[in-house]
Amino acid sequence: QPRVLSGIQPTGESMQLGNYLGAVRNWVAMQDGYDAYYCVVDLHAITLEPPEPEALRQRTRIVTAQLLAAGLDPDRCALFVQSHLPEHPQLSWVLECLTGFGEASRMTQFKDKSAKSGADRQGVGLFTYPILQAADILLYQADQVPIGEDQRQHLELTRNLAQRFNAKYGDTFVVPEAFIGKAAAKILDLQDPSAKMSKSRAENGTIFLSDDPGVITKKVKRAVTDTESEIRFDPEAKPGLSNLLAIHAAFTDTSVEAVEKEFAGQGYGALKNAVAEAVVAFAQPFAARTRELLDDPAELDRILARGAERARAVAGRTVADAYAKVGFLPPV
Ligand code: AQP
Repeated sequence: QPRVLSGIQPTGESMQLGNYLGAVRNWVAMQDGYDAYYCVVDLHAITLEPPEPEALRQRTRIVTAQLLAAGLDPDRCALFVQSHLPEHPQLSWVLECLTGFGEASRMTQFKDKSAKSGADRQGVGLFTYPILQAADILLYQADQVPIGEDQRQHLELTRNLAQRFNAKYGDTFVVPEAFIGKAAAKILDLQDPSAKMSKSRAENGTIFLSDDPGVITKKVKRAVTDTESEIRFDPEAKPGLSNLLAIHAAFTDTSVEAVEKEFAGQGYGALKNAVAEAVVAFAQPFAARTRELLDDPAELDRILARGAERARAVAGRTVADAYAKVGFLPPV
């Protein structure tokens, strides 16, 4: 079976709609037909403002519960926490030494995330994060990596690093492919459709899957659209409206063309009502299931321990192989 790996950061109080539609929904689907590894990447969650330690622990449990509520099944995938495996930073170091400074400087996410306070004020971890992400993927010899459009550049770096290592030291890593769904690969911020929806923006433009139905409805109704009244899928000219069509299509399992037809001739209000309803219909049972899972943290910890054990079996082999190829003296 081909192997799949992906990760999500335990940043914010909950996953947002874009995380689910752009990535996690595909993770759930790929449990069938793939040897699946999914990781809560907590090492990445301290690259911006590090959260309070207790908050980070709690967020890690929340994301884990949400992944299970979304449909991950610990019997059909390895679900684990990145910091439980020292293999991640171990491989990351070797890859850092193969990455050019200029190459790392070209990562647009670093530029975006450091834009506010300036690159000089950022921790080095934010700069090297894509290299740790490359290690996350290459450790598991993943064939496919289901991600949103925003991660495409990081995946390209991962591929380059795998090829560079293989060329220098001999075949070691599988060179992974990005798996990016079509319709919902980039869910936009409802208030600023020039930006992607993001946990860390945390304003009215982001729908958290933990939001109450009333809050979800309000956020959708206030979504920025345009001054026309024609329902038409046109991401260039009508990004806000096209985003709503994409969200509706994703939740009702239809195409944007079908949604466009269904709402043709109706006002934006009717579409917004339908989108709000579709999101709430998903989010309400999802939130209830998440709460149930969070009521039993010991069980969540057991699931993560099992996942880490499965992950370690693969990651340990990869690090041992890579370290031997680099020429580190093996421990006896
Ligand atoms: N708006 C989005 N549309 C589609 N996919 C998205 N993803 C994130 N935002 C969107 C995908 O979700 C997966 C997990 O993302 P992450 O939590 O690891 O990091 P991120 O991409 O930085 O997500 P956020 O929500 O924007 O978090 P913060 O604000 O903390 O940086 C990834 O596969 C990503 O592509």
